[in-house]
Amino acid sequence: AFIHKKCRNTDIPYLHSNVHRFVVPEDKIKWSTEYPEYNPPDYTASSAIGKPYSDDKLEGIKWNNIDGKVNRISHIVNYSFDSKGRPLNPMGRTGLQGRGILGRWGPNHAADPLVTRCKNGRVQFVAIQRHDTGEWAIPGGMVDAGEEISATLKREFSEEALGGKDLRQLDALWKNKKELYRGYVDDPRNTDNAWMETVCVNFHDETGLLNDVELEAADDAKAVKWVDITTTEPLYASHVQFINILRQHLKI
Ligand code: RP5
Ligand code: MG
Ligand code: MG
Repeated sequence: AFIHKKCRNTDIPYLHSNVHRFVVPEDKIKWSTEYPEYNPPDYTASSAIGKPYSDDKLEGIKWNNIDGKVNRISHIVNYSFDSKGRPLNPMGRTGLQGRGILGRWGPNHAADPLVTRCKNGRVQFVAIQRHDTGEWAIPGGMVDAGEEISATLKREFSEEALGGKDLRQLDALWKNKKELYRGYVDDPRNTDNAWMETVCVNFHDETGLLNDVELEAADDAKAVKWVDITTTEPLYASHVQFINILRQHLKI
């Protein structure tokens, strides 16, 4: 599947900045294709420096490894490096160097809980509206240093869709899981040197546990709602692809 488009968007400036990406035509995406004119701006936002989760220097990082508590292994490839020793986006050029607003050089790992139920004969999922771009999305967020992905999935769902509540009555939900996707995300924040990867896991509510739970947007989310999985509405990053993988499994 072709998933390297939103991170090449030149219609709008890079998120929270006035920096524009260098144009990368489709036939110039691959690093192996010569593109002598390629001269992307080098941008790392000041908001992405000096944070507990930010890589403020390149020295000493154990690339392609578990580096202390930080997983620097890509789900898809052993990544290589540019002339400054910075990881190269395995999907190719994005028109921007640096980290942008991402914290880590190389892969920035996330986890996305795709929570579904059947209602009136239709399969629905919990969608949140993101504060940053205003787009609707599957809930999800960064895997904290040392955190198990299974914990990130629950934590992010609770933070973004349950108003931070950790509901014991949902324990059964977390057991009914199916991994749908593990890999690169076509995220608008990606750069030539830093990119999003995720694990998207479907949790299906077989017994109506969520029918009595009030969804409440919080944290990264400004709104939350149930959406039919046959929706044709656009979603953030590659999230439509994750919905499509689920639809293929369910044959709907
Ligand atoms: C996307 O960004 C992932 O699929 C995940 O949904 C999200 C994680 O970033 P934050 O929501 O923490 O900004 O690439
Ligand atoms: Mg979050
Ligand atoms: Mg989030």
